[in-house]
Amino acid sequence: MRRMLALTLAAAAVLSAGQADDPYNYPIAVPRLEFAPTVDGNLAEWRDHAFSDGVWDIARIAKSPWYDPARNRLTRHGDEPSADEDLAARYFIAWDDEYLYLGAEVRDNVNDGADPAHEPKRWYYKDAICWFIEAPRNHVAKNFGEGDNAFCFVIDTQRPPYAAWWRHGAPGKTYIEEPIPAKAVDYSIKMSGHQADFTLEARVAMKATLGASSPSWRAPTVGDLYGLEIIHTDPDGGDYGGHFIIYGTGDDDSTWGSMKLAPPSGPIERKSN
Ligand SMILES: [Ca+2]
Ligand SMILES: [Ca+2]
Ligand SMILES: [Ca+2]
Ligand SMILES: [Ca+2]
Repeated sequence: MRRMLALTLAAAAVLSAGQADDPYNYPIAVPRLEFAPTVDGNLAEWRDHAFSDGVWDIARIAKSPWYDPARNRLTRHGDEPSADEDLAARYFIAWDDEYLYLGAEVRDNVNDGADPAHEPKRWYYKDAICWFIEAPRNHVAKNFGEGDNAFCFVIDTQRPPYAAWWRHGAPGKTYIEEPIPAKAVDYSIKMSGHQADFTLEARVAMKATLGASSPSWRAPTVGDLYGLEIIHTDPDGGDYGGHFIIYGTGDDDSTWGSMKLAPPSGPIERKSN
């Protein structure tokens, strides 16, 4: 009896640690890449070897456990098409010894890089995709403190200096706002020609970013646990307010999903008929 109780308590302890790591019971296994992609705005060479969980649109987000209709929403400005044409995207993530690889294939109706009150840090007033990464994962709730990073790409093919942005914490500091160091980032945006559809392909050097944000960060190995949230802003000519929030609910990193660095993986097999 005592032994059974001990086992039950051990299981409960594991469960609560698991819940803290993964608030939605939605594990995200991000594969390691065994080859170096070419950053050219075409994801073909690595998209089937990356983490992706398919198309996200507002209908799918509305069924997700992190959905809050007051914050996670699209906005309408004049004559806009259906919600699934307003914004829908697949997101891709992978890693290797040096880099995080970030990609997106997006359907959007209006490209909006203009912000009447522009400041370099105001990616969230423009079309942008932002990967929020906590590295390493810990159980302390923080808002852009040590180990918290956001890599934000404004969808502007002119690629101004603010279009690859790094919001992050550091020991004793929060909300440091600066461009991703030029040496630590490479990215490409290709507009498809249909409305404002585009592909984004990026890589970010981890040591110069995650390593600067937290002294606990170590060179990546299979099994490392990070936190992840994706914010995809879509003002479409209006003010701030339209965006997808995926795997989290905002700046509090304890709401971010659980991302594990996983071994290489290939495409899901299509069986012969
Ligand atoms: Ca490529
Ligand atoms: Ca819209
Ligand atoms: Ca849109
Ligand atoms: Ca847009």
